[in-house]
Amino acid sequence: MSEEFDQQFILSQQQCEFLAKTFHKFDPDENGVIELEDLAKVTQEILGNEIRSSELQAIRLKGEGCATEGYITFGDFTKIMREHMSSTTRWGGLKSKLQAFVGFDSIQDQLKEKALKRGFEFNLMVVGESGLGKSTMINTLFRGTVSRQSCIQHPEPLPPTVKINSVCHVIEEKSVNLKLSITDTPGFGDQINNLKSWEPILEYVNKQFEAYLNEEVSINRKKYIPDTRIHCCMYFIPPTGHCLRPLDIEFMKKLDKHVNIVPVIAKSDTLTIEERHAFKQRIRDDITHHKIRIYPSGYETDEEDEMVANAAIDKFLPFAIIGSDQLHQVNGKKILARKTKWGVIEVENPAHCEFVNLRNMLIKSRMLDLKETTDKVHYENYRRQRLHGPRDISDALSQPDN
Ligand SMILES: Nc1nc2c(ncn2[C@@H]2O[C@H](COP(=O)(O)OP(=O)(O)OP(=O)(O)O)[C@@H](O)[C@H]2O)c(=O)[nH]1
Ligand SMILES: [Mg+2]
Repeated sequence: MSEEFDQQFILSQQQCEFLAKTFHKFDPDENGVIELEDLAKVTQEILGNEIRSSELQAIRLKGEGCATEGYITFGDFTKIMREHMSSTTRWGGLKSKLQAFVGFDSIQDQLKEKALKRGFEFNLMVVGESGLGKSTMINTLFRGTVSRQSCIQHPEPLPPTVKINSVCHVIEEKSVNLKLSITDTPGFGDQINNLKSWEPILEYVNKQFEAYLNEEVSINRKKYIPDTRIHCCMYFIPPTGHCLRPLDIEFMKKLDKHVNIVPVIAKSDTLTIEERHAFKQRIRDDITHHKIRIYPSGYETDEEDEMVANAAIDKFLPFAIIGSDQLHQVNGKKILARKTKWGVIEVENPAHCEFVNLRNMLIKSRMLDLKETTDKVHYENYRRQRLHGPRDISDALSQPDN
């Protein structure tokens, strides 16, 4: 620990006394040392339930680093605790007690008000071959016509390469404004030779990082940098019932270090329950075999509740979805569904497909986390490589070992 830190981070008398009192519970003979084995117990007694297991692990490692013959002195113990305290607000019993109400709990309202005033941005990219239901799914997700029409309904000649277009909308729900940008990639995988279909998409993703970086490092920085970085890429797997195709593997492997990929099985109403189950399992095996990083299971988290939630989401991946922007009458209610000759497939019925699980993850529970992961993992990676590494970042980042 640096000397500067030693001088700056000073414990109050109350904190010192509390640390000493708890330490001595594990040092009854007052030798001024505790056993390394007891470090976790002392820490837990001081910090209570607030401590995370990853932090406890880090404290234990620090203890191992400074222990002599399996014992830790009080001096080293306070240093370890100070280090913990400097990096978090989870101080447990070391927190100062307030004599009276101060009112800073209103910070929650202040944050909410500020965020609501500015609104939220969410940039979603959809990738998959033509006709897999990408536009329909976007409309299903956001309950409106927010996507461009299919080029199947309005036949256009196939674009020569993957052309990327972004459409921006502002949608409002209970006075929350969401600036939603949908990036579509028509033509992906539709060529005779699809070897480099992923390339323009990677370029597009990196271009948004570059624009953000330029704003960040510019001398006259904007107060609020517009965020066009892709927060989530929904990858549509065709419902072949076989396994991932080389094109799918290639795309996900090339992009997974740059963007959060959420794979979905498109048009899963075309598969029987058994086929869907077996297909899903094969895709999961392929993802594991090719070490493809998908969201959220491919991202580590310290938060225990998030780990549990991730495991719950993980068992649905890739989501077998069905999309529809048409409302149909079912049991007297108008619902999003697909009407076929043999019955009605309800999009929002968990017994029919996993659309609700996908929507809950994308919109209800993980929208902010997707943005944070983009910023803290993917953009950070780009930024680091760009500021240290070669100018041609696309080349550097698409190398297999990056
Ligand atoms: N069976 C079935 N058909 C679907 C589903 N989702 C969309 N479709 C139909 O598939 C056709 C193409 O859907 P789009 O949403 O336009 O497909 P797209 O992927 O956006 O196609 P491009 O814009 O050409 O890339 C339409 O006729 C949709 O009604 C689905 O889940 N199941
Ligand atoms: Mg479309």
